[in-house]
Amino acid sequence: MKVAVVGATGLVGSKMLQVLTERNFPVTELIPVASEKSVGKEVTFKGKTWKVVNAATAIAMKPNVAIFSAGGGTSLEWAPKFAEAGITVIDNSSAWRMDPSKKLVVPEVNGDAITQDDKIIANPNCSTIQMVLVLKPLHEKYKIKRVVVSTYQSVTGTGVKAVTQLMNERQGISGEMAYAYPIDLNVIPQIDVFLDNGYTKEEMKMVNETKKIMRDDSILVTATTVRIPVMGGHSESVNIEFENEYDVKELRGLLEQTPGVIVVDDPSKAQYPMPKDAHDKDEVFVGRIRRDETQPKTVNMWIVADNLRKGAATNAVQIAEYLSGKNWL
Ligand code: 2RA
Repeated sequence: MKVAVVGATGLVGSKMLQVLTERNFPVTELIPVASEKSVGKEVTFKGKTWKVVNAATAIAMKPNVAIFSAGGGTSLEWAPKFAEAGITVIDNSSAWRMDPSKKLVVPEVNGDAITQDDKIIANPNCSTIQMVLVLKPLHEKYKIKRVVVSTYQSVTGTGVKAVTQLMNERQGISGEMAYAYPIDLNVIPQIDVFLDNGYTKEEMKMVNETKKIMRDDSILVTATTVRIPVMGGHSESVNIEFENEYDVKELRGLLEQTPGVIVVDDPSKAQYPMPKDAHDKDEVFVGRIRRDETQPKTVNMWIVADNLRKGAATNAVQIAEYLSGKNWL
C-alpha cells in the first residue's frame, strides 16, 4: 500500500512513521509530505530513505491513504484535494472534527460509524481520545450524566518548539518560547486560545468531541485543561456521574476487560498510572478508581496515555487498519 504522511517531519509525523513500522502496516511505498522548506530532505522508514515531496506531488503519486498531521490550515486546503483524487484522508488536525459530514473516530468506540464513502476521516483531539476510551463501556453499563475533567497535559502536545522551550529552561538557556510563560517549574491553565464563553478551545474540544464520538448529546462535559512540564503523556482527573447505581469492583472489572485500556490501581502498593510509564505505549491507563463520597452514583478516576501515540499516531494508524481490513483503501 502507498501511504502518504503529510507533516512527516513534525513530532506526530515522526511518531506516525514509528507506529506504522511497529504495527506492521503493509506499506510498500512511503510518501513523506512536508512544507516547501523540507522538500528534498530524506526520511528513514523501514531501513530505507524516502524523499520528502510537496502535497501536489504526493497527489500525483496516487497513495491509497494519506495521514495528515500538519495543522488545520494545511488540512483545510489539501485534504479535499486528496479526497477528490480518490485518496482516503485520515486527518489529525481539528479542521474537520466537528463537520457534521465527517466522521470523528476512535476505532474501539465508534469505528462502525465509518463507511466506504468517507474520504476524509477525522482523528479526535488527544485529551478526548484517552477519555472516551474509558467512558464508552461505562456509558453502556451505567449511562453517564455528567463528566467533570481536569487535564495535566504534556508539552509534546504543543510540538517540537515546546519541548525545546522546556529543555532550554532546564539548562538555563534562553531561546524561542512556545508559550507566553516559562513552563518549567510552572503550570499553565491555558491550552489553545480562549473563546467568548471563558473556556479554551481545548476545553470545548473535550466537550463537543466527546458527544460526537459517543453519539450522545445528552452527556454533559465540563473541562479545565492545563499544560504541565511533562513529556510522557497527558493525565486526566475525571469525575463521572451516572444515571444508574454502580459497584466499584464491577466497574473496575469492566475496564479490565476493555480493549486498549489497562487498569493500574493498587493504592496499597502505590500503583497508579503516570506519564513516565505510559510513555511510548499504545494503551490508555486508568487508576485511582474510587467512589465520590459527596454525591450518589458518582466515581473518580485518573486516566493517562501517551498523547503522541493513542492520542494521535496510534489512533490514526488504527483507523487506517480498520479501512484496510474492510478493503476500502
Ligand atoms: C495539546 N491537544 O496537547 C493538543 C494537541 N493536539 O495541546
